[in-house]
Amino acid sequence: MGCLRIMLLLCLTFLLQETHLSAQAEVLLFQGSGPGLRRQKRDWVIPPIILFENERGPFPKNLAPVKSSKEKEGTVYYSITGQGADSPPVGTFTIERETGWLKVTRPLDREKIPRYQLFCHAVLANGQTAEDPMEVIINVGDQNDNRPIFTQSVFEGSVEEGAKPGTPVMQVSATDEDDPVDTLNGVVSYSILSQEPPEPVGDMFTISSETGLISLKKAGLDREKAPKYTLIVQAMDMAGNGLSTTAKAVIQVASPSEGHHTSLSVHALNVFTGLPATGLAVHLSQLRAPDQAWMELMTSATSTDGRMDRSELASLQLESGTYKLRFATGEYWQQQGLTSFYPYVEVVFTLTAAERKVHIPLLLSPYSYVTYRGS
Ligand SMILES: [Ca+2]
Ligand SMILES: [Ca+2]
Ligand SMILES: [Ca+2]
Repeated sequence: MGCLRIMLLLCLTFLLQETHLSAQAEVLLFQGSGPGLRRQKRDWVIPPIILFENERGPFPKNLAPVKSSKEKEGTVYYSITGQGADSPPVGTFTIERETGWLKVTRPLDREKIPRYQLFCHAVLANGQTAEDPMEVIINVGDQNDNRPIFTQSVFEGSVEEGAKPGTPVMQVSATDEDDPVDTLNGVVSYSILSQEPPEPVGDMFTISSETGLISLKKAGLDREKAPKYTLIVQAMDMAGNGLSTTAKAVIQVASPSEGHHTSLSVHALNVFTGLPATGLAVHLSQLRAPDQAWMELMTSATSTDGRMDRSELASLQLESGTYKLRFATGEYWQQQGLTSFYPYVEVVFTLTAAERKVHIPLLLSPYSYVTYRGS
């Protein structure tokens, strides 16, 4: 008998669609804990009730009757607790004390609360608990009731004149509060609606429908003819078949960057031997605002030809400013078996934007050194 009832309960499904709520409502039976019935709480789970948001009234609307088998033994009173029942939004779900009818009293909003966890309780007329609480989950089904919203009304970007097709230019982004996982209601698709000016062609740019990344599509940017483009971009949900919204993407055409970097080379020569000074430790630092402190950029040692590593120097992309080379001359001469008057030599120099190439030689003996600006 008990087993049969459990079998029947396992077969119940509670997919309640808006049109047949009352007509097809299944009875939500307490598991029961009568004599001889082995508890199988873990195995017996009521499937979640799916209730769509924005349902029209009239309210209250019946969802399902909750029943206890103890009704056979006398009057049973029902109540519910949980968010939406006895805690805010209080009274969204109610239960008829005597009949056990579970009801919803107002339209739901999935974007505010997507899921309710309710507990149904049954007590006997004498106040004694008739059943263990029964968990009922209400999952709120999504409707496409939010259009995408761009995170900005105007997006700004720039692209260098002479950039190649395919160059990423800028990113636009829109959000949609609806469900993007189980529905397409929150899946946003991007497109370009218009380009002003339409020069030299009307589709200079392209946008990734999925990510909103705008890239250059065609060659031929010309700052003199079109220094700026204004695109109207669109975000549409339902993956491009739903509600839409637009924003502007303003793209400045910038002059090609001129690369204000100075190429620095450093060469140390041992005038004692007339050979390159190899293995001479060198530190390169830059004087940094605002506290005028030296910041170390690079530490290395001269190679077998007496030079600092050129590619490493180039990677620093030195801009105009004040720099310092510190050569560890004391250690160097010690390694040669000699002592030096200079424990180290510091060469402080200034790079200006006008300088493309600067060469700094250091001619070294234990008792003298010479440096000058080479090129
Ligand atoms: Ca909503
Ligand atoms: Ca929605
Ligand atoms: Ca939407």
